[in-house]
Amino acid sequence: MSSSGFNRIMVTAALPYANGPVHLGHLAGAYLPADLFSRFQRMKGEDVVFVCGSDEMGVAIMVRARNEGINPQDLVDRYHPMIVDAFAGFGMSFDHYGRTTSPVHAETSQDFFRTLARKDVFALKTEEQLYDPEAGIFLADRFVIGTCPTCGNDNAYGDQCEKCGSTLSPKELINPRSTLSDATPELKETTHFYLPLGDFQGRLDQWIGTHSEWKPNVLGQVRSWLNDGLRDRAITRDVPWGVPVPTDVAQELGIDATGKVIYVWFDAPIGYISDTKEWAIKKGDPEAWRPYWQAEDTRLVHFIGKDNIVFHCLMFPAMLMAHGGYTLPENVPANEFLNIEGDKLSTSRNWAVWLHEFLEDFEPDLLRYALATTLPETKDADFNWTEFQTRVNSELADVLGNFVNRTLTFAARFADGKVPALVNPSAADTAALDELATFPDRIGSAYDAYRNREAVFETMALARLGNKYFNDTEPWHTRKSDPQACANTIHVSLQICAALAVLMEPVLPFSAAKLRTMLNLSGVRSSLPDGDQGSIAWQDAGTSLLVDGLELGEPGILFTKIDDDVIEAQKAKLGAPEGEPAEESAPFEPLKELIQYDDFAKLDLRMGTIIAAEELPKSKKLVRTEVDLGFETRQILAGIKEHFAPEDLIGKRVAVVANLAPRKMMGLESQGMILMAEDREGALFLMQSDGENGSVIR
Ligand code: B3M
Ligand code: ZN
Repeated sequence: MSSSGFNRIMVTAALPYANGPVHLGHLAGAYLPADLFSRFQRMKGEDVVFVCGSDEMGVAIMVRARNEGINPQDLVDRYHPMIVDAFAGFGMSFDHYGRTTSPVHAETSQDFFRTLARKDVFALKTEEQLYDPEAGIFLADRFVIGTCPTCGNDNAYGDQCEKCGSTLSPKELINPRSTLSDATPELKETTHFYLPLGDFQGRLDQWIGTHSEWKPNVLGQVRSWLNDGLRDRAITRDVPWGVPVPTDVAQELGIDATGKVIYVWFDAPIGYISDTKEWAIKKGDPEAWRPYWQAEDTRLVHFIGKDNIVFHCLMFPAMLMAHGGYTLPENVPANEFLNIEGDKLSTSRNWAVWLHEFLEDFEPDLLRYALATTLPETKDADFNWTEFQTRVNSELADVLGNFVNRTLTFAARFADGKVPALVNPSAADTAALDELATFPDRIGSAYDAYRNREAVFETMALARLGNKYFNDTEPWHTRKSDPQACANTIHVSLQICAALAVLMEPVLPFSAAKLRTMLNLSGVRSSLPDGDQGSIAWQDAGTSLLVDGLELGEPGILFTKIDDDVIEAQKAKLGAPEGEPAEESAPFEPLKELIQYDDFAKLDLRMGTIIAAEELPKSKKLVRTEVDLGFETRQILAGIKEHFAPEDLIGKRVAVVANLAPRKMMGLESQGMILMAEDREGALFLMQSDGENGSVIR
């Protein structure tokens, strides 16, 4: 039993819809975090199974196939292999990557459905639904458009209005029309299976209550769903694409299931189980999937993006509870969204960076590193190409690459290309080795707690330690004045390189392998499934891994710098029309979930006047302001440098969040927040008013 009380780890990453290629938003949401976690845990010696697969069912697939004039199977047959290749190129270390059109998945999800039906978990409801008499099918979800009852948008979908964000059901649309035939739908009676989530409210509430350690963004969403009260959810559809509802159990209940399929959000999470079964079959032990899903000492972790929270934290757990015999997730570390160059990612406007295109131009490690440093772990984050260039040039090349290079060059020139012995170490030598010993824990505890940005920051801190130590001990001087001191520097620096060659593996697996070759370091436990079981595990990286006299390999360049023109070319690709027509104007941001008055009343909003404003020279975004609130003056930092000149801000009346906990940014305390209106193109406007300074806004 490991210290955490778990004996194995089951890792899942959200199943991407096979209706398009993978982009950076996907990677930042679920895939990179899941891969970092899995690779780290394997190196620590944990028993890990990491699965994923293509989500190939559902109306999203059907709609895309119709737009392209092909059938859904051909669509998923096109995108599934593309996704597989792109993930492989990025270094995703899945134990198995499946697809939900597989026979194992059909059987697994139907068995699951059958079990719940026989346990009398489902409710059945007969209702009139929209039906397309020309196409001969019921118009679920995106098969119907019409006028939004909330905002009047003429092109609202049957499940959602993208203009105002309201959740809709097809029957709520005014003047509905079929997207299949343009026919006016008729009402026709049909019967569906419902999962009565309300029946599970108590158990879900109690279970979520035991997980106060989950990320606040996840708990916030979950609690708000629970507060609203969980409602029945239809889990079958009358559409021609999906896992068929098992006819035997439907018959037992007196229902004609012809043409009915299981709703995609019911079958997709079961896909994780199907994928694990396929993994077990592949390794010749078909029952091996069971402990990973059914034993209580399994640590089950779902990596997802924030739009999938309700399904993984409430619906799927309710399904697992209803079935019985399954373990519940230990954590669901969902990430927020990744913007691109300050704007919402939009595939229809081609405002996205596609993984397969990225990999044509750059090494995967560069993206793994740059993304890992900007993961939207607690709030939406931004990927921009200039920052990508800085990460590569100033961190990977100048810090990590440079340290490795100078160490290996010195060893080649002044130590005969071998590891020199450490003799009479100085205080600096010992201090460096002592600090080195702390890194496996510093980096590892962050990975284990899903704090990937911190883990990667700490990884780079080890390279920084190396550079600082190298500079401080000045081997270019001691080489002549004190050759043993120079040899000691080379020895200690090489040990730091060796530790890096282990500890940078989760985030920079390709470069770590290169570095191990340069160091001639073998026996390191692999971070890949079924890889080398090597005797050197994560924790050992705190010790001196290279033996005296070891013959080193050839020094080489780990990272090459990226020129400005390369970055400009990448920026130019953004938003360029590619196949699909660009949208005329950006959509309005969807409305957030409802809050209660009490939630609103917690905000203390006040009027104020900006009396001073200056740019912070070291920051790209921040402006430092002083705001007079009548009863006191506050220092407030605002990320508005690109939008306002400081001199234009002085004297402006603004609305301020006055009870926001102070935050440090760039070493300065920000004591509140200035409210702004942001339009669809991302332009910012102040919220002015005549109320005196200190007036309460309510
Ligand atoms: N395919 C939705 C999405 O990509 C969905 C995830 C399924 S995870 C079981 O957002
Ligand atoms: Zn609307």
